[in-house]
Formats: sequence, C-alpha cells, structure tokens
Amino acid sequence: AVPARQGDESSSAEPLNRLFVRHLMSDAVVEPARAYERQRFEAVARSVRDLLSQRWIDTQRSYDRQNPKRIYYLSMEFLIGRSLSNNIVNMMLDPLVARALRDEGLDVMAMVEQEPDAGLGNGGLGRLAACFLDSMATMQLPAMGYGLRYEYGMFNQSIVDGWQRERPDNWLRRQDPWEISRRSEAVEIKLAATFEMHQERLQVVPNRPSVLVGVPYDRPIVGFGGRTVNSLRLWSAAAHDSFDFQEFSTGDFVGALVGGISAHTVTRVLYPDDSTEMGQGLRFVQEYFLVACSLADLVRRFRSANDDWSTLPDKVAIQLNDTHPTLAVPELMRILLDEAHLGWDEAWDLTQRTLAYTNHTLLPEALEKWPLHYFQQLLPRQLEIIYEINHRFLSEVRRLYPGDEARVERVSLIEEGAEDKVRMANLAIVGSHSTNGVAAIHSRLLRSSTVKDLAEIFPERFNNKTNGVTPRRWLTLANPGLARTITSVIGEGWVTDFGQVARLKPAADDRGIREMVLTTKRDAKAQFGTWLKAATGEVVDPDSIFDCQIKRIHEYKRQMLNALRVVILYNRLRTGSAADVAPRTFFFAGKAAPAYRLAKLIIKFINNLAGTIDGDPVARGRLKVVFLPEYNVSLAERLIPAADVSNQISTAGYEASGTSNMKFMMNGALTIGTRDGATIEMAEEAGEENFFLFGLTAQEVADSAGWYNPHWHHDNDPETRAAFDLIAGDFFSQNERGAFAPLLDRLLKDGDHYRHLADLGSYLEADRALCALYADRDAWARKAILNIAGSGKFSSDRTIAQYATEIWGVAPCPVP
Ligand code: DL6
Repeated sequence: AVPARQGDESSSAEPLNRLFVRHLMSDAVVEPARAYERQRFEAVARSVRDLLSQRWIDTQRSYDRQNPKRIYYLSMEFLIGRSLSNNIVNMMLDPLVARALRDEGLDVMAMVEQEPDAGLGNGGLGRLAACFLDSMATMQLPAMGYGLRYEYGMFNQSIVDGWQRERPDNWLRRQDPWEISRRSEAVEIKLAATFEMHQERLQVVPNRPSVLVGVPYDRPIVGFGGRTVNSLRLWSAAAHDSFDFQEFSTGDFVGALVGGISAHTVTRVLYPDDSTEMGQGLRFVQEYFLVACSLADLVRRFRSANDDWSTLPDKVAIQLNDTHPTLAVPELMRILLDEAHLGWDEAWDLTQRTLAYTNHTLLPEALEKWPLHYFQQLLPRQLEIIYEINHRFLSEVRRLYPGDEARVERVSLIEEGAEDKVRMANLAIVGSHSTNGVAAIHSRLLRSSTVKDLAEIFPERFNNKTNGVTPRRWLTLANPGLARTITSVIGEGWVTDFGQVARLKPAADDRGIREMVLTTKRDAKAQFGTWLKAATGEVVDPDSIFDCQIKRIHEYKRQMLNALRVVILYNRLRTGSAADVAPRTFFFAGKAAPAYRLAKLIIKFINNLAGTIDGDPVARGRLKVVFLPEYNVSLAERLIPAADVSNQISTAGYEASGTSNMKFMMNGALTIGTRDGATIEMAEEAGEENFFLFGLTAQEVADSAGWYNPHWHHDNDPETRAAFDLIAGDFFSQNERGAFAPLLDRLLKDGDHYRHLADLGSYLEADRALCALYADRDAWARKAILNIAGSGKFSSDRTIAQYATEIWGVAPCPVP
C-alpha cells in the first residue's frame, strides 16, 4: 500500500520552517533574510535530514536487533545525482516543503540548483546501482551499498569550438549536507608495499609494508514512504599514523608526510572508462581498497551478531557490480583462512556461497585483466590464494575434459603472455555461486560466447536479471505532470507496484486520456525549452519532434549513425526532396572518455553539424540539432519527460541492456531502435507494432564478417554517398579542412566494425514511418500510452525482487 503523504497543501509547515531557520542561524550564523541561496539549500537539506534521521537510526537498530540476512552491494560507481528533491519525494514531504518554502518566500528551483550532482559514476552501471539502492530501501530489504567517496567525480564537460573540454568535478568543495563521517568505524588496510604517485603514475616502493585507513561516510537511502532508510557507505582513504613510518625513523619527516598525500590519492578521482591503461595502477589500488574496507566492515558486523563462521552465507549476500570488486574473492578467502583459521574447503565453500557477480558488458576491452606484478608487489598473499584456487580449479577441469589443454588455457584465471595477467571475470565466476547478465540477449550471449567454456562447466550458476530503473526518480520526481495523469487514471499504487501501469492499456482507446497525455508532453517540452533558453541561450520549438539520443559517446552506441541520418535529412531539405513532415529537433548529450579520440571527434562532428544547420536558412524552422553539454542525472531528469523519440541504435549484440531506453519508455517517448539489449524485451512487452525497430539482428551482425562491405553501401546508395561527399568535402568543417577524415576512414577504409552503413537504410525507413505517425496526433498518443502501459516490467523493484529471491535469498525486514 502507498503510505500517506506528510500533510497536504493546507497543513501547517511550521516545524519545517522552524528547523530551516534554526539551521540558518546556528549552522551558517546568518539571518534568514540575508542568507545566500547555497546557505538556504544547506538549511533545507539539513532540515529534511533531521526529519529522516530518526527513521535512519530506527532502521539500523531494527536490523541489529532482528539480525536478518543482509545484502551488500559493492560497486565502484554510484551515480546518485541530486539527493534533496529525491529525499523529499521519497519521504513524501513534497506538500509540506512546498508550503514551508512558500511561507519563507523561497524560490524552490533556485535552491535545488544549488546541489551539485553526485557524479560518482561513468554511466549506466553506476546509475543502475543508484536505482537498485532506491528499490532495496523501498522494498524494505536490509541492504547497504559500498563504494568510494571520490573527491572528484565524473569530469564536467564543456564544449569549446565544438570540442569536448574536461574540467575537474570538485563536487565536495563545499560540505555535503547528506554525508555523515564515521571516523570511529574507520578500518585499516594492509598492503605489502608503499606506493607513491609520480607524474600520475603509481610507483611501488617494494618490501615496505604500509597501512591505509578507510574512513566511512554514510549517506541515507530513503525508501519510498520513508519507512526504511538504508545507508550508502562510501570510503575515503587517509594515511595511517604509521604510513611510511620508516621514513620518520630515518629522519625523513617531510618525506613521510608526502607519503600521506599518496594515501589520500587513492580516493581522489573516479576513473573515466578510458580504453587506455595509462595510470591504471592506482585504479587497482582503488578496487582493492573498496573491497578490503567493505569486507572488514561487513565481517565485523557479522561477527558482532553471529559466533559461527559457517552461517556467513545465511547472513550475508555480497553482490559484485561488474568485475571491479572481484578482489573480494581472494580477500574473503584470506579473512576466512588467516583470521578465522578455517580450512581451505570450508573457506572456499563459504566464499562461493556468499558472493555473486553481475556482468555488464561483452566488450572484450572492458573485461578487466590485472598484471600479475601488481599482485606480487602489493597483494602477495591474495596472489598466493588465487594460485591455489586456480590450481584446484584447473585440476577439476582436466578431470572433466581430459586432454583438452586448449580449454584449460582458456578458462585459467591467469592469462599467460608477454605480461602475465589475472582474468578478473574468470575469477568472479569461479569464486561465486551466481553470474548474471543484465538483459535476456546479453545473458544468452555471455553464456554462448564470451565465457562459453565456464558456462559449460558451471551451467547452474548462470542466470539473467533484466535491468530496471526506479519509477520514483524517473517519473514521480522527474515528470510530476505525467505522474499525476497516470494517477488520475489508475490510482497511486503504481509508484511502488509498477506492474500496475498495465492497467493504462484501455486508456489508449480513450480520447480524453489521449488528449491529457499529449498536453502533458507539450507542457514538459515547453518547460524544457524555457530551461534550455535560460541555461544556454539556445531556442527550441516545443512543437517540433524532440528526438533524443543521450548516453556515453561510444562507437558501438552509434551516435555517428544518428548523425548520418541527420545529414541525409538535411540534404533532402537542401536538394528540395524532403517530405512535408513536422519540424524536428535532434538532441544529443553524452560524455566521451577523455582518451577516446574518435568519440571526441564524434562530438565535434555533431556540434559542427548543428552549427551548419543553424546557419542555413533552408533548415530554419524545420530541422535543428542541439548538443547538450554536461550530460548528467539532472539533465536526464529534465530532458526525458520532454522527449517524443528515444534513439536506441547500438549495433545489435553490443549494448548489454541500456537503461535510458526504459526511462524514455515510461515517460511516453516512442523508441526507434535496434534489436539489442533490453530494447528487445521492451518491444515484447508493448508489442513490436508500437516500436520502430530496424537493422541487423545480433546473429546477423555476428555472421556478417564474411559478406559485409561498407563500400558497397557507399557506392550503391546515392543518399549515403551524398552524405559522405558533404563530409569529405568539408561542408561541415569549412575552416577545419579534413577534420572529419578519421570518422569517414573508420566507416569505410577500416571496415566499419560497428556496421553503421548496413543499418542506415533501414534506420531511415523506420524514421519515415515514425514521422508519418507523428502527423496523426491521436495515433501517436495511442502508441505513447501503450508504451507507458507496457513499461511495467522495467521497474528496478521487479529486478531487485528477482535478485532477492533467486540470488540472495533475502526477505524484507520491515522496521517497526
Ligand atoms: O547494466 C547497466 C549498464 C547497461 O545498461 C549498459 O548496456 C552497459 O553498457 C553498462 N556497462 C558498463 C560496463 N562497462 N563498460 N563498458 O558500463 O551497464
């Protein structure tokens, strides 16, 4: 049941007003009338925190008392975005806060803008972790997130002359009102060596053991209704008093304190998902630091309530979010062997039954492998354990497949080569009881190709958990207009039982409701346009089709395919062959990893394309391209409610799941996309007739090596050739001759690995059908409603319910 709201529009907001004024007076020591916007934000945030703190304490006390099996979600990334509005919505304080702010004469929007996005992630993987925390708290599951408290999150992106520029995201410059530092619960982490940073590279000083200190900072994770408040515990690295103490004893006082700087460095910055290995030694230390701090902490908690080590898997479920926390396998073994003094077999059994692993990508370059020498220098005991795991595992493989040494080589935890490496995905699969992919097709491909040999050895470990997103943030908070419309038709139950949106299906046949949905969308578009103008000066037409592609910039996600589509549509206008369709605005947003040159060139191309089109009278009022800089959670919250069209156009077989696809769908956008990731399941749910699917299937892509030739498409399709001619002829780079040659080379000379040209024709056909539908507003509204009604499966509540029953064996633990 949906809990009741905390007061309505007419109820008194006095307690909140009092808290607000008290925080201004006693924390900031400022008169309310003279407070800056930032001080007001902090005072409101602290007031809301006051209101949730009792529940936060109650939740933790209740877990301590009931001693349930707990979930620990280990992730190097939590892309949480802003917390104030989310906590207000989940505490159901919205009417009260609105009232209090009105009483104080405050501008809500200006205040919300004061909160920086907590950008502790690169993209989908980190945002998924944040949605999971929301669902676990809402479903009253005894769960905790463990991550790192990066001082600098995902870099800030600006666009200069069309190029991406990166600036550090110093999000903790001002004190964060949500985090609670718990120094008394700090843990000590031992390394076999000391390390220093020299010109961004990690340098290990061997044979000099060192100790790092992990200081936990807790953030509240408020479940919807405010009944359960779980914690996200982020670790910050600090130097131990004894760090480099040998240098003290040899008199190098300054040197030892500089060593302290190295310790802090560990959690200074989030690594962008670059393809480069430069400077990655520090990333290895980060991963170990997360694992070691979190295991020390959770084992301490487990031991304070349980005497018997053998109950560990009955009380603890640890989910590894990708391979990044896979050092948990040897680290948990080390604890059980060296600290609990268990025998190997028991320690191994407990480790496997406690750990579970989620894979998020099939891209070979993203499957982590760490050089053996990092282990030798920093974690020799863990390496010894990995060798022993591997020895026992390979003996078993040889017993199962006698004489098959090629298989032994493929499944080994160690990859031999010029530089020997540890294969982290193999270690995660061998050392846990569950391996899941994040959409049906992804889980299938994982089993049938990426780790085929391991799936044959452990078939029972492999399973699928299709991703989901939280409807609280992505509907209730981001799109209050549509949330109200949905509630007016089916009641409020969908907020915590999202499957109920299926009840909207009959509404597709109701003219009045179709009108309502169209009006809501038009309002959201106008609101976005107003914000965009104020924020960037850019003017967009809310009556044009808002056609969006927002995600990390990567060749496999094929922003370049979208850009080629735009070039062709624009060229039709230039040559007078365009159909008479509604005006369109193409929105792109996303960051390129700083070392990924081609992705950065794609951004430059989109910006130049936008500039050229803007300057051409033939396109005025008919076609516009906007690259929105600094894509983050808050920008997604603004744009997604306003979107008419969602582009999900990855090369089939490459996008593990996607999650923005789900957010667009539940906000009533129609999808134009390939049969990839979770988009396939979305179309199954809503009916393929309500989707605009196109392009090669994953199987066709896999089989295409023999026949695919991008030159054929270039030579035989006049529109494709004309688009290439414009780009090659510097039509979009008049003062930057040859700027885009590397993009064209990639698409032609280098063989177009991601099959852009194979799909371009069918993309344009789907696009034509989509525009034709848009002309029939009533038919469009029908499909939009059927999409919303079909999105019920894609709530992270459903995903988490499956993890809880099928992997973790954890039940809700309501807080009395
Ligand atoms: O599972 C969350 C998210 C998926 O929706 C995306 O399809 C997938 O690309 C992403 N994976 C990663 C992992 N690293 N890489 N590359 O971010 O996970």
